Amino acid sequence: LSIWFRAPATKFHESCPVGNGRLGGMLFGGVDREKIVLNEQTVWSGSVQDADREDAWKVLPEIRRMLLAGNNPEAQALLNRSFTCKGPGSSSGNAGDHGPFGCYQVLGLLTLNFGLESSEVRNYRRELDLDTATAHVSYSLDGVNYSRELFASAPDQALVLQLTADKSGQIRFKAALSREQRATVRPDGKDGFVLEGQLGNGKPDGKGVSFLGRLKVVADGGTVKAGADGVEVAGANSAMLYFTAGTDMFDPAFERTTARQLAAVAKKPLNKVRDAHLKEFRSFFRRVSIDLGCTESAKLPTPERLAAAEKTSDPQLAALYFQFGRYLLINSSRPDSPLPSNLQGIWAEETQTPWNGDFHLDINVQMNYWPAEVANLSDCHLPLLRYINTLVEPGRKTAKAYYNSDGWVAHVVSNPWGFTSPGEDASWGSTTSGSPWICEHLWTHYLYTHDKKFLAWAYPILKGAAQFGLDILIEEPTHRWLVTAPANSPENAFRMKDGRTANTCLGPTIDMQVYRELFSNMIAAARLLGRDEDFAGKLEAASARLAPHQIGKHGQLQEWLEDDDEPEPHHRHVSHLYGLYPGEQITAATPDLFNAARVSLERRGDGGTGWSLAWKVNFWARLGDGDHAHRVLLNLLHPAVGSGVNYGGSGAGSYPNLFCAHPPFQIDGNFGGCAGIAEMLLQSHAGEIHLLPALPKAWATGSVHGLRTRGGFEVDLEWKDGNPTRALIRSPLGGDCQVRWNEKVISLKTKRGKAYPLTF
Ligand code: FUC
Repeated sequence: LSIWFRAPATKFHESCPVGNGRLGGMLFGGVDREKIVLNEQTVWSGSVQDADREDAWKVLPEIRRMLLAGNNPEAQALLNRSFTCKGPGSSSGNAGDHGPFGCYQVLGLLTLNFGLESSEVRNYRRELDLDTATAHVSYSLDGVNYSRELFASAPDQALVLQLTADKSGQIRFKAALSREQRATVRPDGKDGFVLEGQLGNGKPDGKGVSFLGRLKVVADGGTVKAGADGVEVAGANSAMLYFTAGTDMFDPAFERTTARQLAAVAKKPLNKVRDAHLKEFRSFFRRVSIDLGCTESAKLPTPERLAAAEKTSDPQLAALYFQFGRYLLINSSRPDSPLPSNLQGIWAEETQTPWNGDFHLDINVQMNYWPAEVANLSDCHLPLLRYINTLVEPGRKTAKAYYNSDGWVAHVVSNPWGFTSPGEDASWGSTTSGSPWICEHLWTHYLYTHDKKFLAWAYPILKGAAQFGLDILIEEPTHRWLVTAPANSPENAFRMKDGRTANTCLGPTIDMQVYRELFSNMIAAARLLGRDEDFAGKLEAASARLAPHQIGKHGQLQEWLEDDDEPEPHHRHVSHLYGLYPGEQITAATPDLFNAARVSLERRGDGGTGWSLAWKVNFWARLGDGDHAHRVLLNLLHPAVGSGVNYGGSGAGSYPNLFCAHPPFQIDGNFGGCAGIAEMLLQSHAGEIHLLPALPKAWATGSVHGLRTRGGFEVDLEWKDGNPTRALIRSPLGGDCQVRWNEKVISLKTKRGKAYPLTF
């Protein structure tokens, strides 16, 4: 289980990512010069922004009147004049150093200069080993074998780098920290170095988040000397570099905290630090194992392997991709991470990350957490679930300002500063399905854990989102259905009967799906907790009147209330199939809709941006078409070219280090792809545990151990020639379940803590 290379990385997308849920490092593995890109999850510029237009609600009746009269472009123009955020919003995704929205930024660089005269390097190998969460480099030079190892320890809250050589006295380098903006460096004592600074906040005082990184070098033999431009080591047998970092976003004492962490880790014997790291990391990683067969291509370095997979079947690469997704989730979202995993997880190299490296609520941040439950990382879901709660208070203010509504709403872009206002342009920024959509994560976490205490905590969040839902619904005149107004089908446009195009609409399919789902989850939660009977009754009544799914002229599932076509038929967003995945309103039990969803998907095609491909893998898995899911997965594994922003899907796929290319690098596709692979092997949404629901021919024989299902069951599964040979259902919580394989259904009444073998 490794991603490996025969050469140092020349680009970020070739480097090896390590992380502990807060600190991230990308190892390049150079021979003359090592470069490690450093990240800390709370290195965010910006600040709380007053972006709600307090009087916006006054134009709401006019917007709705225009929409009901079919004047969508006029309504959209009015939204753009009076119903977007106040001020710069997200600064078009470029808030970097100046915008109040802020931007997730790289912390800095750790560089090691080895001061070599060029000589011949042999046996170079650089590797990210997933099972140890360690990046290794080894090579020989002038008869000496060198090796380097980097890991990010969660127990010790530090990055740890070790340099060794098989001959004594051979280790010499100068290590330094740097950052291109807003930072100073200084030596710290005899063997340390500090990088510190303060980011912009988008306000005149410019005083945003303060950050600090601390380096300490310990050598065995030789000399260590800290100076103004770094820490110099000469003549050592081996050397250790420890790095800690923090910000004042959540820890006002970050200077002391980081000093304490650094002193503690550097004092501890390395084997103890390493053992604690392995034990903690593996307590997550080893919950699931997967085997899709061995392939010859595993012998190839990963970039060559990606290229070879275009021609030769390499199921093991899919297994690696699956486990890499779990690896990235564990390492960007530990249970106690301060923030959820962002558009790049915690691995950014820029001070202006694409789209501010933010939390996008119209697919991206949700997709980051799709594998969390099924891939047995339920506790890694928590940073997202806590984050949703932070949107409630600002979201109440936004709901009042724009919709004069109860409850809370968040639109498309969000950040650690509680941004819930609409974005700058109505074509993408006025979607309101983000907040009900993200609430799906709260309910799903409950379904997988049956944790009533958690549900009681989440209940007010769900309730507030549902209250907003009741207020944003209006009656449309033709059928007297309830529809959201104003609304968008995320980022997509439609062509009206008169030939004009617009984004702003009434009741797009996704809104109906997310509210149908949220209302029904809320009703269930209210019953489980014995609360709010009247309110549940209101939700039930509203739910029955939501615009239903409609099948359009092509046999497709309609994306909008009217049967309009889209000017961009291959648009990357496929929002109207939310009800197919991650939702569960469209299943084999609704054959007409199932078929219509298939037609919609065929019309969208098998291409798209990285995350769009990942979504399609999940869709095809839910449609039970394993070979089609596999075909799209191969597109996701296609070697990516270029890193500039492309919305059309060209250049999408996987970079040499398996990071997903939107392009540019966006981590959601890694997570969506991981979830999709799980979804091909096991599903549990339609009231039963479905074994091998979408097994492609290419994975005829294999096994997976430790996937989880709704109801909290854990499943081990082995299959041969496409048929299951053995399954084991573990029942940590007890309860009944039905297990399906093709037409065969087995009912189980389980006892808490017992395991149930099934044979076929
Ligand atoms: C949404 C998508 C884009 C991109 C951005 C971060 O706006 O439509 O493709 O992924 O989020």
